[in-house]
Amino acid sequence: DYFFKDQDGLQDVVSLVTRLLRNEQHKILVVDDSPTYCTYLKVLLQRQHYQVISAFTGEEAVDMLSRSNDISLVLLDYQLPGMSGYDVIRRIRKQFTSAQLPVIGVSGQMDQQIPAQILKCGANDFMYKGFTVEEFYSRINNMMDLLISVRELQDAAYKDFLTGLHNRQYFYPHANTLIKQSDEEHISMGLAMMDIDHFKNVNDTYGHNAGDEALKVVADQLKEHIRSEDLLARLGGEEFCVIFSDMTPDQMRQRLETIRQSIENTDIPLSEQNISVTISMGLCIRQSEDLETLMENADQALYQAKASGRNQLVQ
Ligand code: GH3
Ligand code: MG
Ligand code: MG
Ligand code: MG
Repeated sequence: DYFFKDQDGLQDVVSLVTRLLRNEQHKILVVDDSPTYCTYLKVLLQRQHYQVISAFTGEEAVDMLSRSNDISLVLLDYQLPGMSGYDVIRRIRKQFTSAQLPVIGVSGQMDQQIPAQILKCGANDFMYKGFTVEEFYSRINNMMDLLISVRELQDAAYKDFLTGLHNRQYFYPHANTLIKQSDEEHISMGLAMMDIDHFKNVNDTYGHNAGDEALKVVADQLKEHIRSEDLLARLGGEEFCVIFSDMTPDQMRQRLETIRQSIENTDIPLSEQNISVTISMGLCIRQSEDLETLMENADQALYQAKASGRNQLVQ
């Protein structure tokens, strides 16, 4: 009752609840050879609604990290039997950057050399075990705020703002990874370039906002008909690209034909009337080409689709 008479108090409650709900999404790995201390840290973290798992040795921690990809933060005791805290951090840094997986080192020994050594090995932060609960929560929460900001920035950097599809910055490195995988595991692969027909007319006739609406509708159709394991991106303007993996050429052609028809048959609602657009597509089935050649070949096929009257797939 006290809170709700006071706007600042209400704001405090809202931000606390928001933080606790956010914390529930994050798993923290506590590594300490003392079961008592492990339990103590676990209780503190659970009070802030974090999910907590624990390991009593460095080996166990490294093993857990190699098997799970849903750990947000590691709290690591520096003095461990067997593998040392330093070695654990070095191992973690081979697999994850400090932005991907923050590590906070903890030491029970008041030795002044330890913090610098732990930080130089790649820990993001450090605290002595004599910390107050307030210091502990502040360091954890600050680290989580930073981690989340970095993730949001990364998401934004790889996403096309208008359509929500991946952008070309995301596309190129991931396309090259798929090509490598396809070679190593002998997985079939095909790349299609897709381009909206006479899109300049849409902008010229109905305005730029209508053009943007059309781009969103086309992107939604692509999302709906392309599997999440395939790589789909807006490369720029009204040009999209998809890489299919582990499908036969027939399946790829069928999938693209379904997309072509669905776009042709989907209304783009404008304030005055509905319109529709069509897209042309060029497909290249990969033999052993590199990414650049694949894209050039698909572009050639797309050019032919345009020259042969548009609204069609050419391979
Ligand atoms: P074609 O059938 O040969 O592909 O003709 P086209 O008119 O689609 O091709 P052209 O490359 O001449 O025009 C592409 C147009 O796309 C020009 C540009 O103004 C428009 N465009 C590019 N990006 C955007 C965008 O983000 N929003 C809108 N509304 N228009 C865009
Ligand atoms: Mg210890
Ligand atoms: Mg076009
Ligand atoms: Mg174009």
